[in-house]
Amino acid sequence: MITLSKPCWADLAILGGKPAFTTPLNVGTPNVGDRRALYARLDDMLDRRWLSNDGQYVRELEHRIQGFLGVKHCMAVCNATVALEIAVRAAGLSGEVILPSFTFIATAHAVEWQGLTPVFCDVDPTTHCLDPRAVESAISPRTSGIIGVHTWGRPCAIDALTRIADERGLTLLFDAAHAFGCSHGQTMIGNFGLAEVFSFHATKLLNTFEGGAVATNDDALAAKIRLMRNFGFAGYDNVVSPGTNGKMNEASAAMGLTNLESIDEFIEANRRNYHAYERYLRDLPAFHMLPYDEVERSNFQYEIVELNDSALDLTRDQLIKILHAENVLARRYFFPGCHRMEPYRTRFPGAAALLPNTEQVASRVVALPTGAAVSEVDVETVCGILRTVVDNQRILCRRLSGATWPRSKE
Ligand code: T4K
Repeated sequence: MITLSKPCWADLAILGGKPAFTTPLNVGTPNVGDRRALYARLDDMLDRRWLSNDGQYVRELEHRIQGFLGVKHCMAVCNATVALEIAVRAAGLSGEVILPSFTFIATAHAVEWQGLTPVFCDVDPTTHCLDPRAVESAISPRTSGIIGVHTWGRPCAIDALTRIADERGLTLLFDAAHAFGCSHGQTMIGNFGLAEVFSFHATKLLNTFEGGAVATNDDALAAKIRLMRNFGFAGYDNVVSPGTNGKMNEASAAMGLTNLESIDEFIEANRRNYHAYERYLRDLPAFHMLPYDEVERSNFQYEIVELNDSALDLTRDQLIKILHAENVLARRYFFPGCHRMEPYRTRFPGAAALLPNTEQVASRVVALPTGAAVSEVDVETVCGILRTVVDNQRILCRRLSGATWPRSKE
């Protein structure tokens, strides 16, 4: 049973009613662990006057993550974008790298930034992850690697991609920005391919304010990444490889250690919200919630609904505007797809025709707010708005056609 926050369509904020939320309900409100533990670590850090450069907290965070993932090496980095760039470089990729267009722009930019060519490949419309058959047909003599993305924290087709990479002699990396705390079977994400990259950005399950990490079981790669993340320095005054400044600072590591201590609570809050959304939206055919496979470990970090055109007269973007007017800042990740953003749009003008599933998924997806800062009552309120919209869509279409929609961020 759901208590409708907007029992009447005329109460909707887009039509002049009061917004359901007085402050914005964001997708990606940061999870924050025990503040006292954080402040104690920050005090200790300031007392010791060691703020960056492979400090005690960075080492401790890396060690804890290795244990959590059951992986040999974890290298903390300043953010996942730089971590991807370093991983691509350290893995020796060259020429073309196959990756999905349906991903955050950082996946493509990390490849392009290294002077390589991203080759955009279509996704499976049911999982939103790379379609292995499309990957096989995108391989050319210039292909050196594949980057699979565990979109929304759901493992991509790891086994099929591993087989393809092995058979074709390609390097396989994973962008696991969304997948910290998730598993494939009984094995934690972080153990697959040559290396996997996590994001610890403020909006992620585990945040270090800004941050990321590379996980690998390959000793040689780990050694290279450690060098490259610190300008290639192997001791004082001795630079042995090209490198960049990818170091994580101590305040970020302190935040990471503190949040890692609360990770079970964060996942539990996401799981509770996922089940609440599922319960409230189950009987609305206009929305299809992407399911999580609860046999595997999951972080339930993204609540993703796909709109069913045949049961909804409003467009996805109209729905987003209705939600934004209510202060529900739902997002249309990853619209419009990397292939429609620069420099790729200009460079590959025909890409859209090769990516029909990407085009379709990018036009239908809505990411809804979740996280430890979003309560079950908040979820009920959001779903109440969605129900009112669906129940009154004909009249809403009439009332809103020609109306000036409020400006949204996008
Ligand atoms: N690969 C993939 C597949 C990724 O999704 C990402 C990042 C990366 C690689 C690269 O990781 P990093 O280099 O960032 O570590 C957000 C995040 O900024 C980005 O990290 C994330 N993916 C992406 C999916 O979402 P935007 O452009 O939506 O960010 P923004 O600033 O709009 O933040 C989202 C919402 O979160 C805001 O509307 C408000 C809320 N928010 C945000 C911050 C920073 C807060 O409430 N508090 C905050 O402190 O990209």
